[in-house]
This record gives sequence, C-alpha cells and structure tokens, in this order.
Amino acid sequence: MITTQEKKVVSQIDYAGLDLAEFKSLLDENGYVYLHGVPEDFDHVGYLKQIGPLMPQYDGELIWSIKAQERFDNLYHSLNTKPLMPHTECYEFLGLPPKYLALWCLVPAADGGGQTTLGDLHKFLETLTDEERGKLAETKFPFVSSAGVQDMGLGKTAVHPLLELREDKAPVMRFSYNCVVHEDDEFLLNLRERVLEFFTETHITADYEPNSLLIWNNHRMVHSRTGYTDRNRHLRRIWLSEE
Ligand SMILES: O=C(O)CCC(=O)C(=O)O
Ligand SMILES: [Fe+2]
Repeated sequence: MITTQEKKVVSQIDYAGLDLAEFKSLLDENGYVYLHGVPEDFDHVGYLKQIGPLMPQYDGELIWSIKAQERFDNLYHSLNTKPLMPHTECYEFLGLPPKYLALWCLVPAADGGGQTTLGDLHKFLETLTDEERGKLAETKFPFVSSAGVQDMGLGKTAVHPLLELREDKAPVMRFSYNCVVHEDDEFLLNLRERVLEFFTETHITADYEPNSLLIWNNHRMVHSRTGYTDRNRHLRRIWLSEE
C-alpha cells in the first residue's frame, strides 16, 4: 500500500530576495525552483531567457497557454481539467527534449486543484540495479504524443531509450506513464509501476498563486498535474533548450 506524502516545495525563493545566482544554484541542486511573491508586472519570459534559449512549442509559438477547453474534456490532454499522469515533456520529439520547462500562473484554480507535482528521476535511477539501468539505456521504445495533441493535428512519434546516457553531460530521462507503446513488454510495464510508486512516495507539490513561477529540469524531473474544476485556471508555459 502506497501512502502519499504531500511534500511541499523546499526549493523556493521569495521574489523580494530574488538573486539569479541563487536561482540557478537551487535549480541545479534540486532540479526545480518555485518563485513566489511575484509582482504583476514581472517579465517572466525575460527573466527565464537568462537560464536558456526559448524553444518553440507544438504550434511553433514560443509561449503556450494552458487553459482548459471543453472540446478536450474527453481526451487525455493538458488542455482539460483532469489529472495528468507523470511524464517528461517532449519525449516524442526526435531530438533532445527541452532542458527546462517553466510554468507561471495567471489565475490559480479557486478549488485548490491544478497543482503541479514533481518527482526526481535521477534519484529513481539510484534505486535500480546496474543491470536494470543498463537495460533502460539500451532498450528503445516508441513514444507518441498524447491523444489531445494528436487531436490538434500536432502529434509526433519517436523511438528512444528511457535513459539516454551522454558523454560529459548529464543523462536525459524520457518518461510517460501512458504514451509509450509497450506491447506488453514486461520490463517496461514493471518499470512504469516502479516510477509511479516512487513518484507517489516522493513527489513535491507546487500550489500556484497569481504570477508565481515554477521551473524544472525536464531531463531529470517527471511532472504531473492534479485535477481541478475551476475553468478560470490559467497558466503559461515556455520551454528552454540546452545551450
Ligand atoms: O499544469 C498543467 O495544467 C499542465 C501541465 C503539463 O503537463 C505541461 O504543461 O507540460
Ligand atoms: Fe507536461
């Protein structure tokens, strides 16, 4: 039986004491940073560009708006009010996924839902044997876009190992609980459940307030979202590529 420990964010900075060097070092150390107490006129994009170059979203734009649309209510999609399963972003892109994903809040969900939850896959890797890690780096699986992104005509597919080892650079994890073609592969099915269990036990939860900002290392952390009912909830998203 898994018990959910709702850990709140520890890697956070108050805007009043915002310092770029500290921001970067918290991001590097913990894999994410939450910035709160942010004023209305803060230039989120301008600030985040200091971390890395912007990468285009699915539709080619640099900023993606996250607001639930009724037409997506019955699909698995970020643009509805339902919970999402743990995933990394852009696992189904041919090239390298964005190194960082940042979300900032225009309107939080008044019902207390719509939180972002994050888990550290580099820590998960430490729970595996050398043999399991080796297999994870060698075995490739087809990744596909979520049903919602496919419905928008923006779907992609790519074949990757879940763990991409690189010379002189940190490894890149790609994960999606439900968008990997597993063909009943026992290794993958088992690993998927272990990631979910690890995530359930260790994730941190970010609660948005107006203008607050959450950024994480998408090569390292998996994210998901809790469900919500308030359709006024509105976030914005950018991706930053590795320099
Ligand atoms: O918090 C949300 O609504 C969307 C989360 C998400 O998976 C994303 O933007 O990549
Ligand atoms: Fe996502």
